[in-house]
Amino acid sequence: IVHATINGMAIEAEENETILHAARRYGIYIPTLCELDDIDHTPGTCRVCLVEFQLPGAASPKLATSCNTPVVEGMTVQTRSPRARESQRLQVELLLADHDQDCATCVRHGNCELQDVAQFVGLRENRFYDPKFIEEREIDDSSPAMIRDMTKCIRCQRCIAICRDGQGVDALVQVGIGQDKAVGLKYGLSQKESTCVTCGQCVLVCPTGALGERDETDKVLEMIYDPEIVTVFQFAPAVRVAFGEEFGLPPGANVQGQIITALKRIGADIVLDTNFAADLVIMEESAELLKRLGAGKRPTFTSCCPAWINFAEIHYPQILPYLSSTKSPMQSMGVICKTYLPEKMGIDPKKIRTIAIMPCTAKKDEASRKQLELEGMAEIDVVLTTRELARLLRREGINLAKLEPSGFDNPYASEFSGAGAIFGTTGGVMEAAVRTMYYVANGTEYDRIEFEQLRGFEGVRSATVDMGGKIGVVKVAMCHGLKPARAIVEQVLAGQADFDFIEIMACPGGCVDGGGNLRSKKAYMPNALKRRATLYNVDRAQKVRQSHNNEQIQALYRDFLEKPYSDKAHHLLHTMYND
Ligand code: HC1
Ligand code: SF4
Repeated sequence: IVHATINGMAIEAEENETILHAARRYGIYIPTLCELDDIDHTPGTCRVCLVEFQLPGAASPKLATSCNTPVVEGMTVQTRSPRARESQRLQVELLLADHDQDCATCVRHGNCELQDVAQFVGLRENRFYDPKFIEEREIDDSSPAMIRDMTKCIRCQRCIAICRDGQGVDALVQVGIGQDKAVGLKYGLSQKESTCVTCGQCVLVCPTGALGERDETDKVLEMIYDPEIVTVFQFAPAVRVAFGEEFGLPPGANVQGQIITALKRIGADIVLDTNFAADLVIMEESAELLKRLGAGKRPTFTSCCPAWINFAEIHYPQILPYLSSTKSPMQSMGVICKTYLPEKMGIDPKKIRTIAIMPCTAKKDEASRKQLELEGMAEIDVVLTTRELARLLRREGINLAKLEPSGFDNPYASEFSGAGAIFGTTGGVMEAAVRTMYYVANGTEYDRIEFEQLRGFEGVRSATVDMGGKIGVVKVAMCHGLKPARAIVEQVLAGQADFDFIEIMACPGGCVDGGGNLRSKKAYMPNALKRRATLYNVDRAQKVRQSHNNEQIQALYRDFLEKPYSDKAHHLLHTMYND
């Protein structure tokens, strides 16, 4: 333990603890932009955290960056002295000298760490800005999912760190020198050509608008205001528990009903639930899995997470034969909206536009896949991330927190079981599948509904489930985050993994912390567990908790698909991958 003072307050710090870290523990704010404690990232590149310090016996105080200077016995630190303030302000002014100045048009406007810090240091003029400084910077819009705008990069390197150390993808590198320094994709490739899987985790840690989703809110408004078009919205399991925060509601609040009201208010014709399609996917995936097990093919990987599919295609094409062919719930719902629904409702499918609200950037990529078209029509016309939905509601003057909840009113594709609801968290797809596989294999319900052994939060978890009868014990694994996914794929390829079924979600936590979700400032995944707890509560509160007992799903098979894995179901609800 070492003793020091910060702004006159006596403090105790651990050996080698930085000034920034100790100050934070005592509630003393020091502005920073590059540092992110949640991912243990202190590159010391932004230099905004300058403070004055003086050691015992030293003649005069000195300046230091507090993120990488340890507290020393007897040190006195001033974070708010005139020299510290002036130095912090100068650093922010220098960062803004080569930063695009058009904040009003930025996707991050109003929720930007750079704006916050500029306010904190009292920046009122920007003496050094010159548009020439950013003329040569790259704006990469090659990906259907994400935009990388280097005119807004402050070189904090958080994106490089999360992609390399968090996700193990390692697609990003620092490029350029001096003033041209920025972040690029490895080997000078564009985002589309690169090894990036569009998981969007880098967007969640970017302090500015340098990384973001492709904004498609205008496209949706055009569809809504076209009298010829019938808009069919769906929203993902995780969206309802992650969205309220944007409007000041507590983390994990379930705003399903308010989202339905909001979508109706902006002019949605029909609002459906992706949870319904999650139940449908369980029916198809369970049938497929039992067939594969019967044929001795193991393991099978889940296929609902599009960043995982991208990862498998780009990084491990040898693993593709092990992926389930079942389309994701989002795409399956798209198919239902352009086949069964128009048949039932008497609408011309060509007039339908399907809009999916997802906590995910990679879903935009998925929707643009050629093999996910139905006779020339896209199954999903537009994907909006949760962030874009917030933007859209603001543009329409809607405050979600003030809305009364309402219910889905479509009789064909909006009911869901508890199993469909838990898709949004790591382990949820596996648990939902187990509930149904048992029934399909044995013709009776499992005597348990909740499977604690599938529910932890470690990167890779494994468990065994006794399915009884013909199947016996099934060995499963659940994995969230791409770094653990890489490890398990390598084990499988090396013949060292003994699993029947493996669930993979590319984002740590699963969709509740998807890369299309709302951005937190100076925090990474702060509300994961609260969002997750609400999903389990939604499951517990549902009268029907197994996908096969969802009456709308039963009607869909009776009236249209015949049975799980029938020729028709296979044609409509299964896909192929790009090797
Ligand atoms: Fe997900 Fe899925 S759970 S992929 O994580 O299978 O995005 O929430 O919608 O499609 O249902 C995301 C979430 C989502 C699909 C489902
Ligand atoms: Fe890396 Fe994911 Fe960002 Fe692509 S989207 S650069 S894979 S963190």
